[in-house]
Amino acid sequence: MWFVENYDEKASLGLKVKKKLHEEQSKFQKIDIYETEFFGNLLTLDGLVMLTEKDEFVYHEMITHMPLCTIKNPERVLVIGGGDGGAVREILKHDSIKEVVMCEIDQRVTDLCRIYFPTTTCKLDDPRVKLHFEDGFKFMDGYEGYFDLIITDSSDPVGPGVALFQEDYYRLVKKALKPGGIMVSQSESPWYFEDTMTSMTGAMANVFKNVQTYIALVTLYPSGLWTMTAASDSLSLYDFDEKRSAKIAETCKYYNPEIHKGALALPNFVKKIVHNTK
Ligand code: SPD
Repeated sequence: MWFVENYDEKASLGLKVKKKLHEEQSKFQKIDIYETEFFGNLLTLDGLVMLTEKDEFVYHEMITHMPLCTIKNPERVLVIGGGDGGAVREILKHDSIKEVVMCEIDQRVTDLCRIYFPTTTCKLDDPRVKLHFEDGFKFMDGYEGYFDLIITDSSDPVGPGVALFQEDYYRLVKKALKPGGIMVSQSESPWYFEDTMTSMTGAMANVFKNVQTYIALVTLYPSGLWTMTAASDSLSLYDFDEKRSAKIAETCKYYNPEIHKGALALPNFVKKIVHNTK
């Protein structure tokens, strides 16, 4: 048996599956969990790969440590989405963290990940973590000047995720950030989501002074060439704390100071797609 994700009828990814572990239609999306032959357990939402046990570290290390090693003394972080807990696990590796708020729209994702993905949910009960299950867009409106970092760990811009790729959302993010804060969003693949990348980085550039797209090689996402985009009025990912980055790297399987620098180097065709300010 094979799990197959189709990329717009252009290409597809196949993963050999041992068995299906769970299947349900939640209030928001179709949730499927499989045991694969090679990648451990696999979570898909509306038929799209979100993570496997074997490769999730790449995405979660890169969406957290790039911005966290750039902030001087990160204390308060908001994760919008991220119901599998992988981003929260990585954030808590930083000693300065006092509070991590996670707002996931679909509680079923977290409940099921607690059963099938114990290595990503392992830090969700840490006393510094506050979990909310509601619409991230509305939730964030309640905050002003509070977070050092806001991470949008969303699914793709279909279904419940669409609003998280638009300018109104980035304006709310800016309001909820401290003046010297930074945001990061997963920003899709330049091979299959060129228009999304152009529109979302353009929308960020309308709201923030610095917009920086960077690359993470996520094997099981479309094309494997995945991007994340940071935006801030004052911080630049180039100005990161190399010492802290090296210390965090001791706990990582992908991220390290060389990767931090290299991830910011964009191929020419990607430079043409995004609104990078630096
Ligand atoms: N095409 C897949 C994009 C998914 C990005 N988010 C994944 C969530 C992992 N925490």
